[in-house]
Amino acid sequence: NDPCWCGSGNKYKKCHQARDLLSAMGGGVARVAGVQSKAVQPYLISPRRSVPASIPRPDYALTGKPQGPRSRTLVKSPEQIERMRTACRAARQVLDLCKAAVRPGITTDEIDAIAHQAYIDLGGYPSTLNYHGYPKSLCTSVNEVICHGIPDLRQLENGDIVNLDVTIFLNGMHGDLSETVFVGTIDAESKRLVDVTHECLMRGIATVKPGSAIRDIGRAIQTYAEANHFSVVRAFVGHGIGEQFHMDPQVAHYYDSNTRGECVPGMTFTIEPMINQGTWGHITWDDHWTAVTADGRRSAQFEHTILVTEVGVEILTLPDGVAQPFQH
Ligand code: EYL
Ligand code: CO
Ligand code: CO
Repeated sequence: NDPCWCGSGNKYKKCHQARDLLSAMGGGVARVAGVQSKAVQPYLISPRRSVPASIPRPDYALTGKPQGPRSRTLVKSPEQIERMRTACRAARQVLDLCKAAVRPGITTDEIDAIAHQAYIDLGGYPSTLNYHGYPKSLCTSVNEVICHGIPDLRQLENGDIVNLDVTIFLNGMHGDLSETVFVGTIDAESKRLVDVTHECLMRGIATVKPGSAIRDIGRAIQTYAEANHFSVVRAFVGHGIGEQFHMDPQVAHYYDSNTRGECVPGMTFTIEPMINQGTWGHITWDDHWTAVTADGRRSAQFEHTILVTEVGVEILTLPDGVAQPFQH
């Protein structure tokens, strides 16, 4: 019943106790209620990969600090939209190459190497590389890692789930998407988590049309997640995207009645719900990036970059040849 060491003001039992137990077991099989697999631990991280000087870079590539304005006008011109389409199609190609490599035994660092080369082959820069100092070319979030997992020398294991989050800077625009994929054979509750999370993303996207409220996206996601007895992560949001990796608007994945703003044709933003089996709270590893669930249970995420059109919504990060699902 003591207050937690983390300073949250909550009781230790309700806060970090489960995580501490998992860590103390050194990755041994957890017996904590509801946690079915070994805790993911920090592993070695390989040296930074370089990008040829011929590839155009975003403003933060050298310093780590984005310079451009977060807001200005949120509505993009036809010329900007065409460049968004190109960047988003390229991001999809990189993700699909990474997905094809997923199997038990591959390290997330090997996936980073595949992504890194794919961006360069397309003439693009890996948007995450040195963004606020982030060290790698994609995020790989395994099991209870919610987001921003750093590719490292841990081998993926049969039964893991892993989110691959790819962002490319190409033609002056960022394109951002992610998917959670299975490693080998998966347990039924993890499969249900991943399926529900994908459906949450699609239901969020389905609300988008000219004049729709931004807050309706989170309402649709939260309603479906909670109907399936999962929780919605609150700390990380979807975001406007274009010349900047992160711009206004912020897109909460839960219902926040205070959120203002509506969808206007020409806006481009991401929706990227993170859905948890247990509680929605997170803690961040000492690396300052990796966000894991507070209770050690699993988390899944899917992300698309979308465009508000005159008649509804266009998903810019669908694979080639897949029909747009929502034309209002
Ligand atoms: C880098 C920077 C703290 C990403 C997204 C990579 C992570 C933690 C500081 C959002 C924010 C991806 O939109 C994103 N993913 O879809 N930071 C991000 N980082 C990073
Ligand atoms: Co992303
Ligand atoms: Co994003």
